[in-house]
Amino acid sequence: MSTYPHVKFLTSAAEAHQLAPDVGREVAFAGRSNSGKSTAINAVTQRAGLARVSRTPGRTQLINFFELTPERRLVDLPGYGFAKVPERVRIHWLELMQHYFNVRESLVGLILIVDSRRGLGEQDVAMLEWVLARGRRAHVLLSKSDKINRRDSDRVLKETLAACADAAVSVQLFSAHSKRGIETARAVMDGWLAGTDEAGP
Ligand SMILES: Nc1nc2c(ncn2[C@@H]2O[C@H](COP(=O)(O)OP(=O)(O)O)[C@@H](O)[C@H]2O)c(=O)[nH]1
Ligand SMILES: [Mg+2]
Repeated sequence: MSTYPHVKFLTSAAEAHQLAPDVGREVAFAGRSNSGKSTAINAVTQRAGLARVSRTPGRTQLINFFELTPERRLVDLPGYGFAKVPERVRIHWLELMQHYFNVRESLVGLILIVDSRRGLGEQDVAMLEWVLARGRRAHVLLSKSDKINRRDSDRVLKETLAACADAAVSVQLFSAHSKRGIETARAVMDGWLAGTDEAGP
């Protein structure tokens, strides 16, 4: 059974004025297209079809809101880094993200999905900077860790920890396929949503 028995899709926003009401607490998930973001949301919520897993990444530029309870939400932010996206779509993405991070009072933390084979990229770092500048927390999931060996996973974890030397950022290895780190990720998210740490409003 899902840890969030009442989790359901709430709404999608293509434009700034379409965001869900800014009440309670929410945790946002961000990452490059194809980093495993939808798969991670499904794994953490134990809902196979909640966020769709895509074979044609980069098409959707929507912010998707999922409701856990009436005042607790998960937010699936549109992916980035997809080479074939037209310039106007890229600019729209940037404006929508900046708006979201600037106005969102209910945002308590960001879960950033980074493919463990790629490591942190420029846009990943920009996402981290946006949330940290707002005094929020961040947690990096080094995803698809089943695809790399022990030595490479040790190395990417060490490098990412070194690059994220900020007390508000934590990092872990994660694999939805091998189920590595799902409990840890869920505990971080639950802690933020419950308000048992110092982060958030
Ligand atoms: N091996 C492996 N593949 C994964 C894992 N998580 C996601 N994937 C695959 O990566 C691709 C992109 O996943 P998706 O969740 O749609 O990525 P998104 O674009 O970031 O939402 C899909 O083919 C997934 O099956 C994982 O933990 N291990
Ligand atoms: Mg996705």
